[in-house]
Amino acid sequence: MKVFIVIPAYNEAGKIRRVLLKLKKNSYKNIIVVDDGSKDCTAKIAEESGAYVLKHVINRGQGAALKTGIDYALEKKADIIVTFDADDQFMVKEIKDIICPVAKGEVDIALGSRFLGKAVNIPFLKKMVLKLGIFVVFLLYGINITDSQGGFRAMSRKASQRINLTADRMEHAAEFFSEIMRNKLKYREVPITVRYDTYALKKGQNWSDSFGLGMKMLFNKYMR
Ligand SMILES: Nc1nc2c(ncn2[C@@H]2O[C@H](COP(=O)(O)OP(=O)(O)O)[C@@H](O)[C@H]2O)c(=O)[nH]1
Ligand SMILES: [Mg+2]
Repeated sequence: MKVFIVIPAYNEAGKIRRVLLKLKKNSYKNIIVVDDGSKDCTAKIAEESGAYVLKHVINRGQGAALKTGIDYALEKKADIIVTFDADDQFMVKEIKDIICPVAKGEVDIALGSRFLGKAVNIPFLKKMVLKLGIFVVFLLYGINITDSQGGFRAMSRKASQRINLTADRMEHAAEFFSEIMRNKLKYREVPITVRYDTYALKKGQNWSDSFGLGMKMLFNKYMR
């Protein structure tokens, strides 16, 4: 089976080399980095590592980058597409666990859950807001999950073709759920580890970004 790893990346020069090296060591050959108008040398590092590097000229957001990467993987005849972060918060060794139910044909999409697995050093407020996100996703889509904003997933070719991402920025996380429901895709959560180090905490979404995202999702659904 042809597995493609899609990595959206924005200003990740500090970490992406390490992530790509780990992927190589674990024999993942088909890696697509979508550089989203980074101001640092993220794209150059990714090119040096031998990954396919797609570049947005301007910063369009994580959702748009994922769409670009997924479309390219489909064009390259991917059987399974894994979405993965560039900031070394996820474990490369857990990719095989997330692929497993999809490869066996048991589900169309496997969703990583840090709350079934481990969220190492997660700040209290971030944890609370993510837990609130679970409730928001249940309210909006009637889907019962334990982690609402993870970026670590594995999808079959069929699921990747059907999931239609239209939100350019972080709202795409919710779109995965609405698309799962709309297309009646089979899904399962898989325990994963997410590490919070100083780099991830400085660069990543803070609790207020995540809270704002939840409010925006509710607003979009009920007020428009
Ligand atoms: N392409 C692209 N990737 C982004 C953007 N913002 C964040 N990312 C990437 O998406 C992944 C997760 O983003 P991050 O900010 O760490 O989110 P968090 O881990 O949920 O706090 C990382 O690989 C980032 O480099 C963006 O605007 N465009
Ligand atoms: Mg992060």
